[in-house]
Amino acid sequence: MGGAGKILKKGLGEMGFTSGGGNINWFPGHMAAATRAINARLKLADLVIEVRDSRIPLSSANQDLQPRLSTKRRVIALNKKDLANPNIMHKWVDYFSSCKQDCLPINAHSRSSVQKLLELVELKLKEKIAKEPTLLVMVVGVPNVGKSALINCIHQIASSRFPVQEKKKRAKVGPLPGVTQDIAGFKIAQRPSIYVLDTPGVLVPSIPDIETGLKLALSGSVKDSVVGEERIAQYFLAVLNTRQTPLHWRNVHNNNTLKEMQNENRNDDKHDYNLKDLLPKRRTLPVASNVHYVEGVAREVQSALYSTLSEFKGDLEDENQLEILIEEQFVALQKALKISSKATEARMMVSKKFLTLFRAGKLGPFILDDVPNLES
Ligand SMILES: Nc1nc2c(ncn2[C@@H]2O[C@H](COP(=O)(O)OP(=O)(O)OP(=O)(O)O)[C@@H](O)[C@H]2O)c(=O)[nH]1
Ligand SMILES: [Mg+2]
Repeated sequence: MGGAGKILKKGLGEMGFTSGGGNINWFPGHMAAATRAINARLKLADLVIEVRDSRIPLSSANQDLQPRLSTKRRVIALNKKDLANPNIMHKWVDYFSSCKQDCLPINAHSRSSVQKLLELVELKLKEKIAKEPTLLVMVVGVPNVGKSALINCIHQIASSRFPVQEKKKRAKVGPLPGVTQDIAGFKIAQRPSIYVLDTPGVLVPSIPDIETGLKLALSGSVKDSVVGEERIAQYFLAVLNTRQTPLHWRNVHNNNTLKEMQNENRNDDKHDYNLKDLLPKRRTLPVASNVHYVEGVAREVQSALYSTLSEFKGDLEDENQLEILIEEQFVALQKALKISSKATEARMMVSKKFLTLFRAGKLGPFILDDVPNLES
């Protein structure tokens, strides 16, 4: 970590270069009404699954809902665990367990993972299941953390257990925040009847600090246009550099450089007369699949960030010097992402593509929040 400590104390979000763009309105109009509706239903809920993003286990908590949630039977589902660093995940599980809070890292797209969550829910509802004819489980959380995806998986598991009339009913899932606009119920068991409620993602009216907001934006809980893609990308670069993460991408960089050299050599060989040149050339296959293409681009990006950071002679603790590095990295990323320097929106395009790679997990797994030190 080296020099990252001081800057992180100040807060990367509060630094000059991430502050352009005026005031940020985190709270779209519909969220106030949705929050009221959620609060009203919470009174009736027998259990709450609070979905958070594994990459930001604390920043993705809606602080205004916490007082009520902490009085309910609650399970925190740390979703999108496939995008979170598994080496740190267990520390978060220990952290929540030391707070006496049930928590489970999950992947809403994985049936076995959601099955484990259901087992925990059933265990916590054991007494109620034996007594009550109808139970209500609510799924709440900030936007885009995967509440609806989780509901669909729960519903799918339930329909394989017992015939649900509304088998075809599915919650709408989408990559942008704000997909679910209304509360909707899904029946997942008979005798007792258990209903799971999907709810719209809600943020707090004022996010306590800009860095929490930037982490939410980076993870996709806030519309990009609210904060601005460039500002989010700058913030992410600041995080990567102060953590010195790109230095772990040395092998990627070396492999890339090796491939480039081999390509150059192959081109050089062409100057020699070769019998093979007379034979009809076997058509080189287009990129095998989109996946390979994206992975290739991700490697280029990692390599560009490795070389810019490893060649950087400045002081990462100095805000102005960090800014200079980030500017150099924007140029290197533009090249790596093959965006024409003439493009008028080049910086915006770089930011968008860079964020897409991060959000798809192509730059590796991350956890952006730091585990609180319980002793202090
Ligand atoms: N990688 C990964 N993606 C996931 C996971 N769960 C959900 N997603 C994706 O995350 C995006 C948001 O999922 P939704 O289920 O619509 O999220 P939501 O919390 O209901 O969002 P709102 O309705 O806007 O509040 C979609 O693109 C999902 O496919 C997961 O465990 N891993
Ligand atoms: Mg939803």
